[in-house]
Formats: sequence, structure tokens, C-alpha cells
Amino acid sequence: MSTPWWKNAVAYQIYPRSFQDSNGDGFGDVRGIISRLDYLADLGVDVLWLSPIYKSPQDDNGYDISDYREIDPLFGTLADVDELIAEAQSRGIRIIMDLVVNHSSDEHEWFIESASSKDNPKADWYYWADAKADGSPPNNWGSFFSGSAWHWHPIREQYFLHLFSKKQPDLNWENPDVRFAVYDMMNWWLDKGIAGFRMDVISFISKQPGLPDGPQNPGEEFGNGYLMSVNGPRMYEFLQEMHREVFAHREGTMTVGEMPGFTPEIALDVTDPAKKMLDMGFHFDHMGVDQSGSKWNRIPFDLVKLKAILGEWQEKLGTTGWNSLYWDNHDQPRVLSRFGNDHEYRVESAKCLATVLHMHRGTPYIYQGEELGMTNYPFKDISEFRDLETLNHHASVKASGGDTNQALAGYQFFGRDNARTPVQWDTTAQAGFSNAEPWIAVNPNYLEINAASQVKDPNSVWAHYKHLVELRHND
Ligand code: ISL
Repeated sequence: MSTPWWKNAVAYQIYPRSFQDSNGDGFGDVRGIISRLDYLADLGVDVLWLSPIYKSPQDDNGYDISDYREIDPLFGTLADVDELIAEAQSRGIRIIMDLVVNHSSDEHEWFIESASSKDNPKADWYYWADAKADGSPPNNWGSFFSGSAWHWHPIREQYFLHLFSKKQPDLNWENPDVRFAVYDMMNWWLDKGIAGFRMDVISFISKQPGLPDGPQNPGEEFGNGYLMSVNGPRMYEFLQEMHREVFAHREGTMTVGEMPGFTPEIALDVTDPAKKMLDMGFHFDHMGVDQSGSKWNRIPFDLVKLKAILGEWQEKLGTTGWNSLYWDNHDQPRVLSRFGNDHEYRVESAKCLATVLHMHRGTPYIYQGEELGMTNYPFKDISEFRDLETLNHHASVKASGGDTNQALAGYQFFGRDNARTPVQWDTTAQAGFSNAEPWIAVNPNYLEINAASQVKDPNSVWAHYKHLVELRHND
């Protein structure tokens, strides 16, 4: 078998709402991406992963999808996407879409029907359960976005499960109708000419049968629903079925799972081509080296530990499996501010981190702005944050009388909004991102850090990334 194209490729993640605004509404959009394709071709990247642009109430910035076959008007139209695919292709660039099918939006017609009664045709497309005798939720799981993972639905008079926000009900993958509706939609997108998918929290699609309580620490309000829903007993089966129904009869596709709970052992199975699941997956091991307990609790960065983790993944996946390599994405703070020095050694840190990542075996991912050495945002106040994870957490700390100042320090360093500020294109107003006020503020350091100055500077962070991309191609 010939080597798949993605083994010599570099991927670039676009978070569309913060990439480039073309219509002056303060949100990035598909036509904005089209207008920057020459920049991406110049950088040399081979494949673009687009964070979700489907129709969505935008509760979680598009990770809550109400129609998988429509584009949200915020981002454009299906015709714009067709044009993007064609324009990218003419520059030798492929597109992969974000596939968010562990959950949908509560405004998806599937959920609306499912919620309408206990005996409609889609009654068990989601996880529904009666209240306990005292009216409390069916189990002790907490949501990743604060509060219980269960929400009471007044029409159906039952609780539904949501591992993420209450506007992101979990789809019931035990039901084959759900799975085949998803495969059908995936085939529809691939027929349109996209190259594949990044699969959101795909390691959560198989839950522990019976949804048992998770272990609960004394004094904690909720039990650990994560352990009861990650890497469940049917995960391999579902991924293999998906492979058979969607990818087996196609050439040249690419799949990357976002895999909380991924271990090198599981990854070796999942990415072994002979096992026909996924091409690669994102693990989180290296993202935990400066956290302890909760994601907001910072401990000193441990370089030795980081090296050990990266080394272990290289060794254990060996020549059978395949790694996804990343530092930044839309859920992580900027790596430069996190593991590097984002002031006097900003350029050196950015180049060093880039070199380390791109010299590993696997497919490297560049997150928008990483190639410019963009940094965390100097957030001062909770009012500057937009992310529901941060806002929900803040509300729950406040409600329980906790220390909101201490919590703010966590958001300043680890908050996802750090990576979601607009791309800094040039020194004009709003860094060239938009001619309106953006949905989230531009980092004030855009006068110093921007694409326009770096593309013409042979010693810039951008030039360094371009070299690394070239090296990968000449490998
Ligand atoms: O950033 C996190 C919360 O602390 C991660 O745990 C994140 O929620 C997890 O990586 C799953 O992320 C994906 O699914 C979420 C969405 O909010 C993220 O943006 C997405 O990447 C729910 O769809």
C-alpha cells in the first residue's frame, strides 16, 4: 500500500469566527477564509481543519449543531463552502470538517422530536431517564461545563444527559438509527469534496451500560461521569462500523479523533490501519503537565515530564500507529505563554516549541496564529471572557461562595478564550480581522505581532514555520 498523503502533510486549524471577517459583522466567515487562502498556500500547509460552521445556536461557538447539512448564516452559505473547497483544491489544499456527533444542539430537529413524547419514533435517540424518587437526576455525573450532566425536560417529564452544556444533549449511539443517520450525513459531506473529519470527543460515544454512578470524592458535588463515558465497551465497534460505512470505499480520506482518555495502548489499536478505525487521534497527556486536579489548577511546568510523555507516545506508537502532533488549539491557552516565555524570548520560544513539535513522527497541526507566535490575551476582568466553560464555572464559584479572584487567575492562564482572539493580520484597526468591533477583543500586541510584518521577515516565527512545513514535505 502506498503511503497515505497525510503522513507527509501539515494540517492547519481554522477557528472560523476568529479567522477573517469579510462582511463587517465582527465574526469571521467562510468568505474570509477564501480571501486568506493565498496566505495559507504560501505557508505551505496541506489540509485545513475547520472548527464547526454548521447551523447552530452558538451556545458553544458552533459545537452545538442544529442542522448538520446547513451552514450557519453567521459564517455564510453552502455555496460559499463549495467555493472554498474548490478554491482550496486549486491551491492543492484539502479541507476537513469538524464532526460533532457525540451530541447535537437541543435545537436540532432530532432532539425536538425526541423530547416531544416518550413514544415518538426518535424517543431513544438521546439518553432519557426518570428522576429518582426524590426528584433528583438519575445518576451523579457532573457536566464538563459545570452543574449536573442531567437536565429536566418539562414536556417529556424526564431528564436528558448532556456531558457538555445543557444545550448539547448526548446522542444515543446504542441506537443503530442514530449511527446510520450520522454515517449518511458524513457521506453527504465527503461527496461534496471534503477530505475527511476531525471528530469531536469521539471517545465518548460509548457509555458504560446502565450509566452507573461515577466515583465521587468526599465533599464534591458530583461524581466522575468522565470515567463512565470515555473509552466505553463499544467504542472500537462503533469506529469500525463507521469506517466500513463511510471510509472503506473511498480513497485519500483523513480522519482524526479528538480522544480524551487516549492512552498510547488504545491509540496503537485505534490508529493501526489493519484495525480500520481512525488514521490518528489527539491525546491530552502533554497538556496536563502544568495542571493538577482541575484544569484551572496550575502547577509549575515540568520539562522532564513533558519530554517523557512525548517520547513515550513516539515509542509506543512506533511504526504501526500514527500520532497527531499539536500544542495549540481552540481549547488550549497559547503554548507560547504556557510553556514558553511570551515577552523577552517570545520569538525564540515560539521557534523552539515549533521545532520540537515538528521534528516528531506524526502529522503536525498548526493552530491559527501559532505560526505568528500569538500569545495569551491580557484578560483583567470576567466581563472580557466569552466562553461558556469559563462563564459557567465563574457562576458556579460565585453561587457556592467560592473565591472568584482565585478562579479568575485560572481563566487568565488556562481559559479557552486565550486562543480565540482574532488572528492578527496587520497593523490596521482590529488587526485587519474586521472593520467592525469583533465578537471578542483583539490582543493589543497586534502592532508588534502580525502576519504582514512576519511574511516579509526571513527571521520571523512565520518564516520558521514555513521552513518546518517544507522540511516535512521533503522528508
Ligand atoms: O477544554 C476543555 C474543557 O476543559 C476540554 O475538556 C474540551 O471540552 C474537550 O477537549 C472537548 O472539546 C471539544 O468538545 C467540546 C467543545 O466545547 C470543544 O471546543 C471541543 O474541542 C464540546 O463539543
